[in-house]
Amino acid sequence: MQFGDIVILTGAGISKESGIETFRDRDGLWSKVNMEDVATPEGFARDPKYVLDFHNRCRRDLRGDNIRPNAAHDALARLEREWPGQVLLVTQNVDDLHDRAGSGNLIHMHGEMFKTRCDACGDIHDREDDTTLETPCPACGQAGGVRPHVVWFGEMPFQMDEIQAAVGSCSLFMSIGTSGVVYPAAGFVQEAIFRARAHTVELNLEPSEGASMFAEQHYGPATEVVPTFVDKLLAGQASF
Ligand code: BV8
Repeated sequence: MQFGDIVILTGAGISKESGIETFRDRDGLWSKVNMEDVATPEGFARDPKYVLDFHNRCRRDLRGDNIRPNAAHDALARLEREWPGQVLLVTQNVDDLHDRAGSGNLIHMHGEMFKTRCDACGDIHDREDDTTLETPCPACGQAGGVRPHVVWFGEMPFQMDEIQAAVGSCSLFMSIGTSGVVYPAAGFVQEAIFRARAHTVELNLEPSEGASMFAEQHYGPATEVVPTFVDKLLAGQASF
């Protein structure tokens, strides 16, 4: 088996067993909140207070006592530590569970709930407490322009050049806990196949929108299928 570089894409499903709801499952976030109202620039322009309050609630929920990395997050951090090649973890998630599990080579392509940025000066800063329209930017001091450092629909995800370079040269592309509905993330598997001729593996609770594109699939809860697959990889038993 070759020890090539690995790119891993994760979505909300990897955090589900940590107590964080997904977006498109039956009881998911988009069944309770209108996506256009809280995850688009138009929604923010229409009612910035509503959007700031929504993100304040999300931030408080993510700091709940029982919200912590699970066995799947831990397995990916172990893979990064022990794999002889490069491991790049690209997450669509805005929670910090991969960070807390110890993943270091990590890109939050849709931003981070625990950061806000200033539309006036562009400063990006850590954010634990609530944000209001009166919250001043810690860098320039201006109020009224501090927004969640989260990628909304119609906005360009972060570090796309870095992601596409890695996807285009990896030996193994793994997709974990994502419905494969949101682009450009949902298109990475095709780039891995056609640009890198990579082996592709989907690890999910159930087949995603893009399931048929993957050479290998393992279905079940992330806390079961991810550690099992990582153990196989590190034991040299995965073939690609
Ligand atoms: C962009 C905000 C370009 C952050 C989010 C028509 C066709 C194709 C594309 C488009 C189109 N119209 C518009 C687009 C583009 C659009 C898009 O893809 N729309 C979709 C809905 C059709 N994309 C964008 O706008 C992106 N930007 O394209 O910019 C551009 C070009 C030039 C100039 C400027 C811009 C921006 C996308 C990011 C939007 N932000 N959220 C936040 O609040 O979190 S989207 C939201 O969806 C989250 O970010 C989330 O990460 C993302 C993906 O969702 P998933 O993570 O997959 O979660 P989901 O609930 O869907 O699925 C969970 C999965 O887990 C399921 O499969 C489930 O079975 C599984 N699961 C559940 N439990 C478990 C489990 N698996 C394992 N174990 C378990 N226990």
